[in-house]
Amino acid sequence: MKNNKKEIVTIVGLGYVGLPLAVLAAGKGYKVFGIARDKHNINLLNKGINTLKDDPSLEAIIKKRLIKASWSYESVKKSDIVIVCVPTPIDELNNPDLTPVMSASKSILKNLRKGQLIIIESTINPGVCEEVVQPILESTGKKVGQDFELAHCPERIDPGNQKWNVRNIPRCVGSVTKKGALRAAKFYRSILDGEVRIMKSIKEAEATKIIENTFRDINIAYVNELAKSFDKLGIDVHDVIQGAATKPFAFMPHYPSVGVGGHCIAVDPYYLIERARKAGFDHKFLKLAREINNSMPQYSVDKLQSALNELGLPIKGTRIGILGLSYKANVGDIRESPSKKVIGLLNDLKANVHVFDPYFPDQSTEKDLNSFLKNVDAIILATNHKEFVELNPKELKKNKIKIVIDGKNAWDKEAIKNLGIIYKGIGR
Ligand code: SAJ
Repeated sequence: MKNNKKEIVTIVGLGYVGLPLAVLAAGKGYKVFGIARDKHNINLLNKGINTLKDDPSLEAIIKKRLIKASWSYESVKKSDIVIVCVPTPIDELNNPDLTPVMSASKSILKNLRKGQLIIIESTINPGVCEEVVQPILESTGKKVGQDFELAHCPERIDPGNQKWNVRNIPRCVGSVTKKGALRAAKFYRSILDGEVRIMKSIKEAEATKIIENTFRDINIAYVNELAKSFDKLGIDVHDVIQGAATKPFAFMPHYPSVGVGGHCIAVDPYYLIERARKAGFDHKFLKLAREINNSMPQYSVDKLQSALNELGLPIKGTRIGILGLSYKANVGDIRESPSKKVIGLLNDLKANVHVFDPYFPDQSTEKDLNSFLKNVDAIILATNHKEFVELNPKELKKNKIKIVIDGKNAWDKEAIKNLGIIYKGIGR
């Protein structure tokens, strides 16, 4: 609050992180500007149209046009708080790519004025704020803690999660200065219902999100390795994990699958691995987990090939269907999706590949599930969209499907096998 007037906030990046945050701040009375690159989305937002179809809760505020979207950084000049919510991807060699964060920082610098609070929400490894962002913002002589404050509050959005959302998810915030941390915490506490924890320093805030997601990656790698072992031992790993999950303490179930996709879990470990390497530490365990998870698309294709062998069918020319392109159920997001890796492997084997994902009609070879089933002999279930999970196994029989590789262990193994269809799950 600035002399009883709500502060002005600019949010850089209006994707699945920035837009919900902008809506939340606007709903709490802040004057909110948004910066995006996609001019089509900018126009839609300024017309009051929600550009995040997966999140209808944003409609009301957006319809009131309380968020002014632009491609320009002009609004930074008049803002008290600037929050960066841009992607932090990896390149094709799995190296961190901080280009979006650096470019946003350089554009903010051009409009930086005394007294502003700059917050980075993008997921970054420890050190990025002080070693990358701060030098850019100080490059014209301004000093952090004196002319501006720099804080980090890692985003924790879970796309598609109906229970936990930007309003109620607890947050951690850290800053280069105590004053910056208090000011950032005050802002988040004014818009969130969840707890806002002030971290010891900005590095601990950066490390928090990274370990949340590496925790998830190593646990998924653990069950993926179990799946490979239990396939040899003839044990249903899915059943065993569900059995272990009946233990009400000290066990957190994760499930094997065709692979780990998305712009969080499949990416974030590389940020820590690389930064620690530069500091002289080799994260053998995190790297092994990444290797195991990255091996799952090939593992699924190997299962397909062994099933085809059982029928004396060649992969070349057999109609193979990939059901699902999204990296996870019921969202339309293809980033780092295992499906893409499976399709690449099948294309290398000259398979006749068919694809269907209702979220990606333009990348599907068939317009709907029924026509997909008519045109394939074998299926790899790669995404457990509700529509696919609910498919009646009899439909597979009716369409003469010969093989099912259940990449999400989502279908009824016994029912499919009883229909005379070869069923291979991941660890079951
Ligand atoms: N996956 C498995 N087995 C599992 C869980 C996931 O193979 O047991 C795969 C999924 O199929 C997907 C990938 O891993 O391909 C990532 O799945 P995810 O459920 O972690 O989905 P994300 O990437 O949307 O993760 C988000 C993250 N949120 C943020 O980074 C802010 C993550 O921190 C959350 O833990 C996760 O949601 C969640 O808990 O759902």
